[in-house]
Amino acid sequence: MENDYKYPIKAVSEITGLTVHAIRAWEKRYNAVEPARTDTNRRLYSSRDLEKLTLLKKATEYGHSISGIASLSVEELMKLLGKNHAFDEKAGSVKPQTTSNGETKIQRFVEAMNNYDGKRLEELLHHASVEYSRTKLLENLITPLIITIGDMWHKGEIRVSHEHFASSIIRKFLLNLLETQSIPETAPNIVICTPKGQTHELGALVVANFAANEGWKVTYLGADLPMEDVVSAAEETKSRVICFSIVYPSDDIFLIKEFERLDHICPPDITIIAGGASVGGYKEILKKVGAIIIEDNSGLSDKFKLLRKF
Ligand code: B12
Repeated sequence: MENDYKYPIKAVSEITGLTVHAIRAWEKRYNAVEPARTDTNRRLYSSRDLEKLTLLKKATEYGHSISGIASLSVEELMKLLGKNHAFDEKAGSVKPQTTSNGETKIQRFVEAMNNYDGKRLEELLHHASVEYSRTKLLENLITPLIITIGDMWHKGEIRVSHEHFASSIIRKFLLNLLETQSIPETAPNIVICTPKGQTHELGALVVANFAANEGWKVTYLGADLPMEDVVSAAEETKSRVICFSIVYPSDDIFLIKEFERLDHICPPDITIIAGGASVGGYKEILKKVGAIIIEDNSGLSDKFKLLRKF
């Protein structure tokens, strides 16, 4: 079972949620896993590799650096991750303020969500927005919070009603945050959305806030948009840039067709940017469209700042 080398890199990426690029980088730079090779030199991974990569991903999400943990065994990684309950770990990685009775901010959100206490959730978000800068709020609280809630749903620890309840409050909060950024009239315009078939929306909304924070006038369109509508919105708002968030799935042939259409209908002076966990799956077509592909999500504020100079 342990040496059942049968998973090609694309399947490993699908299952673990890591990009193909990250898997290769973790292998080359840190010897995280040692895949076998087929006769044609393609990588094949074992179940144990899958397990290790999944644990490594989780540990990096909790704030451990890959260089420090890549050499650990599956058992050592499990021990590292198992020290506390899942959301204590996640909260630890973002170093939230610990209250006198030891509760963390994220735990408080989870408690409020479990009680369907919308007022409390809004209150907690409001307090955090006063306490942190916008960048820190997005990076250190909102993103780990969404991931915690989503993961709890994926693991069956909460009902879909809890997840939808909390996600809709976070969505409302992020939309409101976007509207309350003071943007000068002369700011460049950007359209942000997820393309057709991509329903994970919160990443796009977080990215929209990063962009607005760096002085972009954002037209946020939401999720699941056909290309004609995106281009029409960009033309009407005189946007220089269209920004797509691609989270799941990573192999939608209809989305490839959508991008092919974009190639025909998008005016050449509009720059396309694409990012998100599954952007790697569409590289070929995105390159054809001339898109800027952003795979590394660190320092998103700086990236949007830099983009203004283009
Ligand atoms: C929350 C969540 C959900 C929510 C979505 C709520 C919503 N309205 O968006 C719910 C619970 C509904 C959901 C449902 C599903 N999900 Co889900 N979900 C997640 C979860 C936990 C977090 C995603 C998220 O919002 N993260 C927070 C945001 C801020 O992060 P993000 O989207 O990655 O965006 C960041 C970066 O990627 C980047 N970024 C994003 N876009 C862009 C764009 C640009 C230009 C740039 C520069 C950067 C950038 O910036 C952001 C900030 O850092 C992930 C697991 C995870 N740990 O990430 C799974 C995950 C994405 N989901 C997954 C799956 C499979 C599903 C389902 C298909 C499950 C099912 N069996 O039904 C469904 C169906 C969705 C569908 N119809 O397509 C898989 C995808 C697997 C894969 N390899 O592709 C994941 C990875 C979980 C897993 N490990 O299996 N999900």
